[in-house]
Amino acid sequence: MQYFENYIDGKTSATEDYLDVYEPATGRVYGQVANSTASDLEQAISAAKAAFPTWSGMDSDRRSRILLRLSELIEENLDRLAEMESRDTGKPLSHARSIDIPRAAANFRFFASAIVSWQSESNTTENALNYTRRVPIGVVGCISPWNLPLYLFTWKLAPALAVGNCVIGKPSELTPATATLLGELASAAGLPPGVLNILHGKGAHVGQALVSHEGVPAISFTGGTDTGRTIGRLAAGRFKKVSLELGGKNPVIVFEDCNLTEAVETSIRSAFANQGEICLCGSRILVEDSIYDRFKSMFIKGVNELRVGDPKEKVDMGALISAGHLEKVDRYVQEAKKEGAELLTGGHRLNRDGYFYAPTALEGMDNSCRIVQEEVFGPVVTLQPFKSAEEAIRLANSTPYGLAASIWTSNVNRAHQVAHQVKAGVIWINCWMLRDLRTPFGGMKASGVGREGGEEALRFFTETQNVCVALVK
Ligand code: TXE
Repeated sequence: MQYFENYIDGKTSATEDYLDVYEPATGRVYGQVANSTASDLEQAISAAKAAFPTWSGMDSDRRSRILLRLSELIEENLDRLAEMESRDTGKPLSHARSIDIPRAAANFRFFASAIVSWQSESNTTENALNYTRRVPIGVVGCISPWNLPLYLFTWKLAPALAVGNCVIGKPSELTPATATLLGELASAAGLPPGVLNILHGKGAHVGQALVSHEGVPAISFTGGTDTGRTIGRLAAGRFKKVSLELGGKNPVIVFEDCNLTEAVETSIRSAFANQGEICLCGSRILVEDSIYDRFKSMFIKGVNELRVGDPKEKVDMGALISAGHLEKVDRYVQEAKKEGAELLTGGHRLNRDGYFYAPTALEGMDNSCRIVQEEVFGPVVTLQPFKSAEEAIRLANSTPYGLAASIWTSNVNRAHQVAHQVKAGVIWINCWMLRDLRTPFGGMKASGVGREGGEEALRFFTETQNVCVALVK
């Protein structure tokens, strides 16, 4: 049995109560994670407050070096971290090794480099000089989900720490393993005690207490839309800065003149990568009716070739995160069938231990069906035909979400025209998931509030102060 403890004031810290941690690929309990109490939170916040003057006052070059060292340590521990991540989430080991862990290292490397070249603004007129300072906020809270555990946790920690904040990080209680090792690596990298504190436990308890705490003036959250709504409400009443990265129901719009082979291959990847448990997954495929049947048969052939199974083996998809999530995904599919959707492939769990679900595609449902409107967050995709660009845009914009969209066409004008009319924060043209860490990332409508990435993240994690000096003639 493995124990995943809190990391407070640079040390491992035991607590009173523990939760079971399941291995999704077997369905068995393999560890216990700290279920933090109010007193753990108070300790972490005191440690962070005490560390803040030194960390925020440190030359940014020194802060940068420590974070660069942490990035190197993540790379040096790539195999170990990838195995932990795969065991904890059920995702293929190859995915954790090639995507999750390298990206966690890249997050620290990127923001460690960004901070040393970040410039402040100044404006002069004939009679005044204005300069704008961006100062660290203090103790900030970073709450992350289970689908890309270390990848998303570090996507928040790296900018928060780089600008000089101290952090209380709250990873998902379902996937505590790599965050626990990160604490150890942070100490080894020379991060002073108290600068980063990692508290495990239930969202509704320690997570909510963190959001409500007067000593934490900013919260960065990635997770479900309902949780985001609760956090937004709690934070607003306390005038906190808040960044919410929430769900998606992302359209993939495929026009007749696209490169069909690439569109099909990438749509399969975008629907089923990480078992469909990525907020950016393309879960609604809209296809121009003249190529609908061709697209469908190529797509289904490709989906049926996907290998699903033991995450340690050479597979394309592993297990879903939990028994509850597996049931939720299946419920959506069974309900869609009752509402008239036709199953093209999949639609059932695999006959083995663990939380495995067959990659699933449906067609023929009404656009108002829950399977089209709500985030399933699993290996389930719907196919819908459209007749014109106007209809594609209307369908694309017809859900409460607005995170991402992909457009497939060889007509450059149309690509831009459609992109500009789709209400989503991230648009990919003839690609998916090509990420540049400098670009703004985040959603419109129910997909969230605020943007992460590059300068947007540095701005979020700082307070702005303008100083105006009169220029005497
Ligand atoms: O996420 P939660 P859950 C979606 C997906 C999934 C659904 C629920 O559809 O089925 O959300 O997943 C912490 N105050 N996404 O329940 O609850 C929690 O401990 C403060 C989309 O696992 O949003 C965890 O650390 N914190 C998504 C984090 O919030 C709270 C990724 C996320 O958990 C809290 C994950 C509270 N009241 C799920 N309640 C995406 N779009 O990337 C929970 N938490």
